[in-house]
Amino acid sequence: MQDSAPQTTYRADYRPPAFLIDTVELDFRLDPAATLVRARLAFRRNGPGPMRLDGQGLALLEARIDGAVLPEARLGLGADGSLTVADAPDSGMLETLVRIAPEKNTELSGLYTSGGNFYTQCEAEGFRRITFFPDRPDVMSRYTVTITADRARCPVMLSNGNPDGSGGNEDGTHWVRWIDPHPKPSYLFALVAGDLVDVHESFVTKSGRQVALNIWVRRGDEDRCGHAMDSLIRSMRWDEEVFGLEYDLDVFNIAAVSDFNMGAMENKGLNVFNTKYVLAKPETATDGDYQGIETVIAHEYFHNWTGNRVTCRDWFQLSLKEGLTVFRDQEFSADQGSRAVKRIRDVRGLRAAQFPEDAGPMAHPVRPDSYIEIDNFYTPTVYQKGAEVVRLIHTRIGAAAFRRGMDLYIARCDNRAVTIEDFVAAMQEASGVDLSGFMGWYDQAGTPELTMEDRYEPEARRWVLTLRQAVPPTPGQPDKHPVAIPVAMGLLDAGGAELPTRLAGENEAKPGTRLLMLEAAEQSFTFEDVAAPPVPSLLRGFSAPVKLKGVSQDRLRFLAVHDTDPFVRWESGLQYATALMLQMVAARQRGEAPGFDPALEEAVRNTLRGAEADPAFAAEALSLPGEGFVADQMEVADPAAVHAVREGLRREIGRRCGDVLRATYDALAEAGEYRVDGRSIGRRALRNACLAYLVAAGETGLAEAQYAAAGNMTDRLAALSLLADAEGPAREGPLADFHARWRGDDLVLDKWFSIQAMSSRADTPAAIRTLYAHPDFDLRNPNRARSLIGAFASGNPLHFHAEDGEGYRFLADAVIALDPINGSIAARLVGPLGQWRRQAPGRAALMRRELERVLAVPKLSKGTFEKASKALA
Ligand code: 0A1
Ligand code: ZN
Repeated sequence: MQDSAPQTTYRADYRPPAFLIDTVELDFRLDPAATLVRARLAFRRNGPGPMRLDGQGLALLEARIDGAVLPEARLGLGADGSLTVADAPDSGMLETLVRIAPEKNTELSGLYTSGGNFYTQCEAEGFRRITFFPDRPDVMSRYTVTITADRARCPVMLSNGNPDGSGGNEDGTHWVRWIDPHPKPSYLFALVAGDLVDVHESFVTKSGRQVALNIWVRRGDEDRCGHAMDSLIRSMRWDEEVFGLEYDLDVFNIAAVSDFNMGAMENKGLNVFNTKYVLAKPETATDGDYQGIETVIAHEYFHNWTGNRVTCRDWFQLSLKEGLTVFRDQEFSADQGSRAVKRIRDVRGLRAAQFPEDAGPMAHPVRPDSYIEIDNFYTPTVYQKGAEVVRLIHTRIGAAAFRRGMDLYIARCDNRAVTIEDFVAAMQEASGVDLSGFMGWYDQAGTPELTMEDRYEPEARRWVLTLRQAVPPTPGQPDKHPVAIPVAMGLLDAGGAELPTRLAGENEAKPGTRLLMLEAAEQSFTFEDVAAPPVPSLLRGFSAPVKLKGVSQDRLRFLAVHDTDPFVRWESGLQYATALMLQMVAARQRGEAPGFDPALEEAVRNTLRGAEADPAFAAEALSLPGEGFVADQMEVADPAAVHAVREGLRREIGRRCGDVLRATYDALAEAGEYRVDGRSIGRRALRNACLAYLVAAGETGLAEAQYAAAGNMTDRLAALSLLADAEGPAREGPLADFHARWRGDDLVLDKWFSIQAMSSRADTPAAIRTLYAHPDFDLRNPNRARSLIGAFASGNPLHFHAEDGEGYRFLADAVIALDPINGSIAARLVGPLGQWRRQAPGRAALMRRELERVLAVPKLSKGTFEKASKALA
């Protein structure tokens, strides 16, 4: 247990900082065991209160104001590591000298070493682990950074902004200076130093600025940076074209590091990336990896305006930068390939991660009201739901008004730390549309449920649609009010043709999709001149992140074939299959045979017939709802039954449709050069979807052959993941081969761990323990920890929820071992134990027991404490 319960921070308690810092001069003498950091802060009073500087684990060697040494009596060192200076003048120069030990920093927050090089991570509160500072985003300063280090150890030394001189010293060290002309909050500070090589390009902005682009990697990785560089250049061009936003420094540096807590970080002019989101070549990276790189490169680049130039007043406003930037990277990716397939994948991701979060113990609004550890709020809700809320506004006011709103937002808020109200106000002013109904999306947790009912009046030739909404209660928010829900919709006739629509009160019918605004708890919409009962297609493009209820199975089957909107076609198939699987699970629980719906065979054949037109879409349409998604629809989840039903369905589809699946598989065999473009990716996805059904029906040999012959990681891994569920040599041979081939490549070896962690074989619980003890397993490396522990707990519901509780025990053991090393990753991994309320009583009790065991650990990190205690509350 904690010695004392950690403090909660409340949004309502926000006060402006007592002091601002206009300029910062930082002087680093890098040494892994003892780095010296000298800081000169030009401070100025801004409001009432003492001069309090955040700090954590810093050894203070010296402190002066305006040159005069501060006596100890004026320095208060807090238990949390902070420093209070008594009787500070209203302005002046504060100078401190501190010592830190980067090589001992296993949390990977602040300044740390990885592979002998130095890297920083400051968001959200890591800067205080480097020097004393008011470490909050509403203190924006201009930084000058000088770095000195051993020349042989650190030939490359980088920081934010533009380079401003370098030189040698007689003692074998050298120095460089960087100046960032743009004011920024401390969380955007970065330093990278070490033995790195760069892949470089140049870019000319639309107004003619020459920008040097560099990607810094470890020697030997230079041949894997092409896709990242290409994605960066496309992102820079896209932001100019779509939002008129141009890069604002002479250099843009990206450094890749293999020990990193998250995906990447948007530090001004010096992005630091997890190697996973930079390095790729066809032999080592899957199509999914390529797409991940494109997305994350774009995301971090787009932060330069949405996050860096315009930043957040406080961490409660995190979605101001994250929701908006995810929206921007989604739009970028949609413009690079198939918009419909991108939307389908994003919605899949939202439902897999955000919907469960919104229904669980950590449910929080897009703009939270309180936190214990801010690191715990880099969540699917803040990111993905936040992006959906920006999309709601975009849908409501249209692309042109949205662009005007962005222009206004940036013009007004440039170089300022602002709030979500500032963003919404700009959108409202630019569009002239009252957006107050959208604020509930920011401040209420929980996924709204939308129900539909309709009635046709033949004499009046009128069709009436009634929509109702309800936002479920969530922790701390028992009562909710209605929000503004844009419902994009259309009507089809019995033959599947799109009907023009005229709402009561309108003069003319409109063709195609139209937008209904549901703003109250219940609203009816009357459509005139409707000749016969129509089939409504609702929530086209997933126009709002809600759960739509009340669409009949008959209509779903019809829409899955006929709707003009590809999203609704996919969605209807998914919902149809989900309802079917739920019935099958119920039958199984009653001890009955689950049966098989011939409509599924029909759907698979139909999809494969039209697959050539858009193979990526066909691959999406072919994949059955995931086990987690189906279990999420049940009052009490039954992971084993869901798994059995899904596997049974896959086998049955594989058997019944073997002829067409095999024909498609053969027809899509790789011909010619390997390419990573949308169409080629789609063809591989479809081919591997066919392979999965064929293997489910017993054709293991096909996967063995594909594994052996594969010329790229996508096909090799698709085959291996199927073989990981097989018996005997079909499994052991390829797994051993994969390990032998790739044991020197961390990113590929992560895949080897994940595949085994997600296997449905009966011996997986034991295998997990063996893998945990494997010489290649390393708890200190976040990617490796996630590849085994995270993949198992989140990607293997069957075994994680094993009746004997062994899966839960494994997770708790791992979290307890990891917490003192890296509390932030431990806190992330503990999450799945929080879903106990949705499990049967026996398993729920076992999950609770493990949460209690975690909570009983002395000196638990704040983050893990927050997750585990809220899960039990
Ligand atoms: N702002 C980054 C995400 C990020 C957040 C926290 C980190 O360390 C604890 C690192 C990165 C992004 O949105 O990409
Ligand atoms: Zn971000």
